[in-house]
Amino acid sequence: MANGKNSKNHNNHSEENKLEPKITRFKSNRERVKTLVSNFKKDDRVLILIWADPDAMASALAMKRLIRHRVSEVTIAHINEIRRVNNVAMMQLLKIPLVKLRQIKPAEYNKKILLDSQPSHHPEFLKFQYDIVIDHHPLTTGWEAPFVDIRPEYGATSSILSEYLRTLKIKPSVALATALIYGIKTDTNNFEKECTIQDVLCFQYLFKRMNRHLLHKIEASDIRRSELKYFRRAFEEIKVRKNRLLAHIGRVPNPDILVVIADFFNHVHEIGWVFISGEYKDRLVVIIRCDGYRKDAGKLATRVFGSLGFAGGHREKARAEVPLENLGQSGHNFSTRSLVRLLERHFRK
Ligand SMILES: [Mn+2]
Repeated sequence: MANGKNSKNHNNHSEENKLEPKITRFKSNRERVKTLVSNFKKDDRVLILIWADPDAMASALAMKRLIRHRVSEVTIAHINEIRRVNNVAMMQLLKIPLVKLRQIKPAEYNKKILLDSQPSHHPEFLKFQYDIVIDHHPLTTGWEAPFVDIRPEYGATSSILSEYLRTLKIKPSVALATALIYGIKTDTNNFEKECTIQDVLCFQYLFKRMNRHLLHKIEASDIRRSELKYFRRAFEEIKVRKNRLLAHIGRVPNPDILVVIADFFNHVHEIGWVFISGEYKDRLVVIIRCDGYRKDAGKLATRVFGSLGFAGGHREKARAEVPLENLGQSGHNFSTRSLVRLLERHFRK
């Protein structure tokens, strides 16, 4: 997800770092949403800024719905490249009107809203003064805004925006309800991650209005047509050693396809471990899958690749990224055989 969210405050001006956002407290949702909409006038031109992931895109669509009749224009701009195929599918199938921030002139907008992020999450966000910031990540400092609604206990910003819609008795369209459901599902990892009863209630409220066929198509769309050829290469390359399946795919335009291929082979009943590697830029990327039962992919990744580059993950899923130059001779002409050799050594122990 948003890489920027992991980065620390990029603003080095100590004076500005002292800024602390004040979260406005309200007696009721009704009062809160009234205050929110009272910020807008008929001739306002509003810019909504996001790091385009499902939760942020859905939240922006909901915000647009909340204010579109109260202002003269609402534009949603994103600062990141949208690469994940599911996110491209969401944008296209639900017709989410997005523009890249660098394609517009932010100065032409007199009101700015930041959703599902805080200004300190990314240097691009820090360039602007916001009228409204709504987010569910832990509260950061180094910024201020007149209207701040930060609820770290919520699983998704989409849930917060759903509450706003509900309070104003706005019935979301099918596209909006589907977007918000997908936003909540993605950020809570289908309610497996931390979330509150509010997220569940929002889900229930939106569920009757969404279209499950659209949702399924968005969730299923994780491969580009142009990437099907990597499956052929995977089938040509696979080597099975005991219960371990290994394949080196070679050069890939995007390491995400390695994840999809690894997840696919993890469906095979007789296979306990899957190792799919590929070359992306000047690195070897290895995706590891196992059932997690008496196995630990994260530990194995660290043991094999920890000294060579980045390695980490959980019991069932892990990933390693190693600069090819750190692999010595085999880095020049890495193959499935090299992958087998690299791992066999560790399984023999
Ligand atoms: Mn989020």
